[in-house]
Amino acid sequence: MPAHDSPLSAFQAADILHSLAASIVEASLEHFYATYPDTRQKHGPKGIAKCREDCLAHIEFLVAALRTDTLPTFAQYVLWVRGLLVSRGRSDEGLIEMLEIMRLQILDQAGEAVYAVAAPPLEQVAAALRDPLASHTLYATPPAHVLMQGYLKAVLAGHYRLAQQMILDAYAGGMPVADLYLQVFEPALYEVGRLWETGQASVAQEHLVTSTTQLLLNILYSRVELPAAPGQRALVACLSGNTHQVGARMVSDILQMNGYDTFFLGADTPERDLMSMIQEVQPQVIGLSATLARHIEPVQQAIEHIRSDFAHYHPVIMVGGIAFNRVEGLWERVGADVWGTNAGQAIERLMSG
Ligand code: B12
Repeated sequence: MPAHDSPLSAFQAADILHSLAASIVEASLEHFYATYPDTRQKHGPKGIAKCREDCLAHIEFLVAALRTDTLPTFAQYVLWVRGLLVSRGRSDEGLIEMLEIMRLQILDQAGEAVYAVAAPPLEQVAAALRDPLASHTLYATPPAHVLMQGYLKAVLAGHYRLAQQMILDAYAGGMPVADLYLQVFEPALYEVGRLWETGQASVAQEHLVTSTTQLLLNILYSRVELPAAPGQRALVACLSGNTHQVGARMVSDILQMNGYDTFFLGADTPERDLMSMIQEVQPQVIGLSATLARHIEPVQQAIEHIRSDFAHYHPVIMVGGIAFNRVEGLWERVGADVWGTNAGQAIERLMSG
């Protein structure tokens, strides 16, 4: 029964937890297997021993977090454990359930005074496990090409959570959003395009990678602290007949991250409506995208109209997309001012010129 009921320092509580670790773990295992008898069978002696080892590690990480007054390190540790499980294709339900049982056993075995000290990191863990965006800081951020391959593999295998976690971990590990866009998502989409072209991926798989990527663009973008836009406006669009909007979206997002207020019109924009919005917004920069050869003529016509319809307004017109990347000098022939093989290069040229 609990022997310690007067207020304790974190250090004292940690010492008590450390000394009771073995009995808390045994009671937790007993509780867990009594609740899930099939799992005892499934785990067998080897699995039970592994589970005991893991539970002891949970307690020791909790003790270390209390002793060093670094409570969030415990949540980081648990997220790391979850990452290991998920990346091996295993469910994290057992981990979540076991932590809840251990919380009850700490209260029961160590008493209220210890529990009062241990509760905050345990609550942080519960909150982190409920937050679909929580991720641990990776101890080793992989190089972009490795991340790209892992990301694509995870998406194609249907492991959305793993894919999301890889991206958020890389972001938390310091990889800039623009690098994730251009060095992970863009090559992953090119690769799934290549797989489709060579009969190794279905249309549905290409759609899966595209829609997952768009979801992650939204999640990442929502985490970026956008700089104030000092009155600079940029409008980016794909014209009628062009449904490839991810590249143009990246251009728009990166412009916004560089201090522009952006108007991203997305795919399939009729030229007439583009012109009305240009008239209304008078952006300093207009970006038009072309992916297929047949997207080039509408871009050229729109540029001609922008140049001829507005007498006192001279925006910088940027073009890009793989249709321009294939033919040298095509961007100049359609009358654009700036082009780049990717969003980063184009925006660098825009800002330096
Ligand atoms: C996803 C995808 C689709 C999706 C698009 C969904 C969406 N919401 O965007 C859907 C399913 C609609 C689609 C349809 C088609 N697609 Co498609 N598609 C792709 C795929 C796999 C990825 C495109 C992508 O998002 N790339 C990633 C982005 C980030 O790269 P990006 O577009 O190049 O953009 C970068 C730069 O080019 C630049 N950039 C882009 N726009 C702009 C604009 C400005 C202003 C600037 C400065 C820079 C810039 O910056 C971006 C970031 O760095 C590509 C493969 C590939 N290689 O791109 C095929 C691909 C482009 N499609 C192809 C084809 C054939 C088609 C279809 C004709 C298929 C069909 N039979 O229906 C249709 C045509 C649709 C249409 N009318 O436009 C072929 C084109 C081949 C060719 N010879 O031209 C490709 C190359 C696939 C392949 N390998 O065969 N597609």
